[in-house]
Amino acid sequence: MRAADEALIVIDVQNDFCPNGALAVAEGDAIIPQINALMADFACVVLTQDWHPADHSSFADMHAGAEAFGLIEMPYGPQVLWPRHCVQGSAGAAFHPDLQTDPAQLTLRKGFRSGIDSYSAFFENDHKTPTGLEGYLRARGIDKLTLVGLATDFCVAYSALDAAALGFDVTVLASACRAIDLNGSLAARKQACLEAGVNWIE
Ligand code: VGL
Ligand code: ZN
Repeated sequence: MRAADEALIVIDVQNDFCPNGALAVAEGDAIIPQINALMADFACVVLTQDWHPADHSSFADMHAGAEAFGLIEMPYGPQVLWPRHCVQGSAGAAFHPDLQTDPAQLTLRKGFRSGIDSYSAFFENDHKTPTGLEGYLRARGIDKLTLVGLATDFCVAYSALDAAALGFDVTVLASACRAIDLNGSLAARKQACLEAGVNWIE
Protein backbone atom coordinates (compact mmCIF):
# COMPACT_ATOMS: atom_id res chain seq x y z
CA MET A 1 0.00 0.00 0.00
CA ARG A 2 1.25 3.47 -0.87
CA ALA A 3 1.51 6.16 1.80
CA ALA A 4 -1.50 8.31 2.74
CA ASP A 5 -0.05 11.32 0.90
CA GLU A 6 -0.27 9.60 -2.51
CA ALA A 7 -3.12 9.47 -5.00
CA LEU A 8 -3.79 7.61 -8.23
CA ILE A 9 -5.43 9.88 -10.81
CA VAL A 10 -7.17 7.89 -13.56
CA ILE A 11 -7.77 10.16 -16.54
CA ASP A 12 -10.77 9.75 -18.88
CA VAL A 13 -11.02 5.94 -19.30
CA GLN A 14 -14.33 6.42 -21.12
CA ASN A 15 -15.99 4.54 -23.97
CA ASP A 16 -15.45 7.32 -26.51
CA PHE A 17 -11.66 7.11 -26.04
CA CYS A 18 -11.62 3.32 -26.42
CA PRO A 19 -11.80 1.24 -29.63
CA ASN A 20 -15.11 1.89 -31.48
CA GLY A 21 -15.56 5.16 -29.57
CA ALA A 22 -16.07 8.57 -31.16
CA LEU A 23 -12.50 9.67 -30.46
CA ALA A 24 -10.92 6.25 -30.19
CA VAL A 25 -7.35 6.04 -28.92
CA ALA A 26 -5.52 2.99 -30.29
CA GLU A 27 -5.47 0.26 -27.62
CA GLY A 28 -7.22 2.61 -25.20
CA ASP A 29 -8.86 -0.34 -23.47
CA ALA A 30 -5.61 -2.33 -23.16
CA ILE A 31 -4.54 -0.33 -20.10
CA ILE A 32 -7.62 -1.16 -18.01
CA PRO A 33 -6.39 -4.37 -16.28
CA GLN A 34 -3.21 -2.58 -15.16
CA ILE A 35 -5.19 0.41 -13.87
CA ASN A 36 -7.63 -1.81 -11.98
CA ALA A 37 -4.72 -3.62 -10.32
CA LEU A 38 -3.02 -0.33 -9.37
CA MET A 39 -6.12 0.95 -7.59
CA ALA A 40 -5.62 -1.58 -4.79
CA ASP A 41 -2.27 0.06 -3.91
CA PHE A 42 -3.62 3.57 -3.34
CA ALA A 43 -5.54 4.97 -0.37
CA CYS A 44 -6.88 7.70 -2.67
CA VAL A 45 -8.17 7.01 -6.19
CA VAL A 46 -9.63 9.82 -8.31
CA LEU A 47 -11.32 9.27 -11.66
CA THR A 48 -11.75 12.06 -14.20
CA GLN A 49 -14.48 12.15 -16.80
CA ASP A 50 -14.52 14.32 -19.93
CA TRP A 51 -18.07 15.71 -19.77
CA HIS A 52 -19.11 18.04 -22.58
CA PRO A 53 -22.42 19.77 -23.27
CA ALA A 54 -23.90 19.00 -26.72
CA ASP A 55 -22.86 22.46 -28.00
CA HIS A 56 -19.26 22.25 -26.82
CA SER A 57 -16.91 24.54 -28.74
CA SER A 58 -14.23 21.83 -29.11
CA PHE A 59 -16.52 19.87 -31.46
CA ALA A 60 -15.56 20.37 -35.11
CA ASP A 61 -19.23 20.23 -36.17
CA MET A 62 -19.91 23.43 -34.17
CA HIS A 63 -17.69 25.37 -36.60
CA ALA A 64 -18.90 25.76 -40.20
CA GLY A 65 -16.38 24.41 -42.68
CA ALA A 66 -13.98 23.15 -40.02
CA GLU A 67 -12.48 19.65 -39.95
CA ALA A 68 -11.88 17.42 -36.96
CA PHE A 69 -8.22 17.50 -35.82
CA GLY A 70 -7.81 21.01 -37.25
CA LEU A 71 -6.81 23.98 -35.11
CA ILE A 72 -8.81 27.11 -34.31
CA GLU A 73 -8.02 30.22 -32.33
CA MET A 74 -10.17 30.63 -29.21
CA PRO A 75 -10.11 33.66 -26.84
CA TYR A 76 -7.91 31.55 -24.53
CA GLY A 77 -5.51 30.38 -27.26
CA PRO A 78 -5.25 27.66 -29.93
CA GLN A 79 -7.71 24.78 -29.65
CA VAL A 80 -7.70 21.45 -31.52
CA LEU A 81 -11.13 20.59 -32.95
CA TRP A 82 -12.33 17.09 -32.09
CA PRO A 83 -15.01 14.76 -33.33
CA ARG A 84 -18.07 15.08 -31.07
CA HIS A 85 -17.26 12.97 -28.00
CA CYS A 86 -18.12 12.45 -24.31
CA VAL A 87 -21.44 14.27 -24.48
CA GLN A 88 -22.93 14.50 -20.99
CA GLY A 89 -25.05 11.45 -20.17
CA SER A 90 -24.25 9.60 -23.43
CA ALA A 91 -22.97 6.02 -23.59
CA GLY A 92 -19.71 7.35 -25.00
CA ALA A 93 -19.17 9.49 -21.90
CA ALA A 94 -19.62 6.53 -19.55
CA PHE A 95 -16.57 4.87 -18.05
CA HIS A 96 -15.47 1.76 -19.95
CA PRO A 97 -17.45 -1.13 -18.43
CA ASP A 98 -14.25 -3.01 -17.48
CA LEU A 99 -12.86 -0.08 -15.46
CA GLN A 100 -13.39 -0.59 -11.75
CA THR A 101 -15.12 2.47 -10.38
CA ASP A 102 -15.96 1.29 -6.84
CA PRO A 103 -12.47 2.06 -5.43
CA ALA A 104 -12.72 5.70 -6.57
CA GLN A 105 -13.40 8.25 -3.86
CA LEU A 106 -13.91 11.18 -6.24
CA THR A 107 -15.09 11.44 -9.83
CA LEU A 108 -14.11 14.80 -11.25
CA ARG A 109 -15.91 15.99 -14.38
CA LYS A 110 -14.31 18.52 -16.70
CA GLY A 111 -14.99 20.30 -19.96
CA PHE A 112 -18.60 21.09 -18.97
CA ARG A 113 -18.54 24.72 -20.09
CA SER A 114 -19.52 25.23 -23.75
CA GLY A 115 -17.00 27.95 -24.47
CA ILE A 116 -13.86 26.36 -23.08
CA ASP A 117 -12.19 22.96 -23.24
CA SER A 118 -10.45 21.35 -20.29
CA TYR A 119 -7.71 18.82 -20.97
CA SER A 120 -6.14 19.13 -17.55
CA ALA A 121 -7.77 17.79 -14.41
CA PHE A 122 -6.55 20.95 -12.62
CA PHE A 123 -7.24 23.91 -14.92
CA GLU A 124 -9.37 24.52 -17.99
CA ASN A 125 -7.60 25.38 -21.23
CA ASP A 126 -7.27 29.07 -20.28
CA HIS A 127 -4.77 27.69 -17.69
CA LYS A 128 -6.57 29.85 -15.09
CA THR A 129 -10.02 28.45 -14.29
CA PRO A 130 -9.56 25.80 -11.56
CA THR A 131 -11.48 22.51 -11.51
CA GLY A 132 -11.17 22.24 -7.72
CA LEU A 133 -8.99 19.11 -7.79
CA GLU A 134 -5.99 20.91 -6.28
CA GLY A 135 -8.06 21.95 -3.25
CA TYR A 136 -9.44 18.44 -2.80
CA LEU A 137 -5.98 16.86 -2.84
CA ARG A 138 -4.35 19.47 -0.60
CA ALA A 139 -7.21 19.30 1.92
CA ARG A 140 -6.50 15.56 2.18
CA GLY A 141 -2.76 16.13 2.62
CA ILE A 142 -1.90 14.50 -0.69
CA ASP A 143 1.24 15.71 -2.45
CA LYS A 144 2.33 12.78 -4.65
CA LEU A 145 0.37 11.80 -7.73
CA THR A 146 0.54 8.90 -10.16
CA LEU A 147 -1.26 9.61 -13.44
CA VAL A 148 -2.62 6.97 -15.81
CA GLY A 149 -5.29 6.88 -18.52
CA LEU A 150 -6.22 8.56 -21.78
CA ALA A 151 -4.87 10.23 -23.71
CA THR A 152 -1.17 10.39 -22.82
CA ASP A 153 -0.46 13.45 -24.98
CA PHE A 154 -3.57 15.47 -24.09
CA CYS A 155 -5.46 15.03 -20.83
CA VAL A 156 -2.77 13.01 -19.04
CA ALA A 157 0.15 15.24 -20.07
CA TYR A 158 -1.65 18.55 -19.44
CA SER A 159 -2.76 17.27 -16.02
CA ALA A 160 0.83 16.26 -15.25
CA LEU A 161 2.20 19.65 -16.34
CA ASP A 162 -0.30 21.58 -14.22
CA ALA A 163 0.23 19.30 -11.22
CA ALA A 164 4.01 19.77 -11.45
CA ALA A 165 3.58 23.55 -11.72
CA LEU A 166 1.39 23.45 -8.60
CA GLY A 167 4.21 21.71 -6.72
CA PHE A 168 2.94 18.12 -6.64
CA ASP A 169 5.41 15.27 -7.06
CA VAL A 170 4.11 13.77 -10.31
CA THR A 171 4.66 10.41 -12.00
CA VAL A 172 3.20 9.49 -15.39
CA LEU A 173 3.07 5.72 -15.79
CA ALA A 174 3.20 5.58 -19.59
CA SER A 175 2.52 1.84 -19.79
CA ALA A 176 -0.92 2.54 -18.29
CA CYS A 177 -1.63 5.33 -20.79
CA ARG A 178 -2.25 5.44 -24.55
CA ALA A 179 -1.78 8.42 -26.90
CA ILE A 180 -3.65 10.12 -29.74
CA ASP A 181 -0.30 11.31 -31.20
CA LEU A 182 -1.39 14.16 -33.46
CA ASN A 183 1.50 15.74 -35.46
CA GLY A 184 4.15 14.56 -33.02
CA SER A 185 2.17 15.56 -29.94
CA LEU A 186 3.29 12.55 -27.90
CA ALA A 187 7.01 13.30 -28.22
CA ALA A 188 6.43 17.02 -27.64
CA ARG A 189 4.32 16.52 -24.49
CA LYS A 190 6.68 13.91 -23.09
CA GLN A 191 9.59 16.33 -23.54
CA ALA A 192 7.60 19.13 -21.86
CA CYS A 193 6.78 16.84 -18.94
CA LEU A 194 10.43 15.83 -18.52
CA GLU A 195 11.48 19.48 -18.56
CA ALA A 196 8.85 20.24 -15.92
CA GLY A 197 10.30 17.60 -13.61
CA VAL A 198 7.60 14.97 -14.10
CA ASN A 199 8.78 11.40 -13.48
CA TRP A 200 7.95 9.66 -16.76
CA ILE A 201 8.05 5.89 -16.36
CA GLU A 202 7.78 3.85 -19.54
C1 VGL B 1 -9.12 14.30 -24.49
C2 VGL B 1 -9.21 15.30 -26.54
C3 VGL B 1 -10.43 15.86 -26.24
C4 VGL B 1 -8.37 13.43 -23.54
C5 VGL B 1 -10.35 14.86 -24.17
O1 VGL B 1 -8.99 12.85 -22.61
O2 VGL B 1 -7.14 13.30 -23.70
N1 VGL B 1 -8.56 14.54 -25.67
N2 VGL B 1 -11.00 15.64 -25.07
ZN1 ZN C 1 -12.98 16.32 -24.72
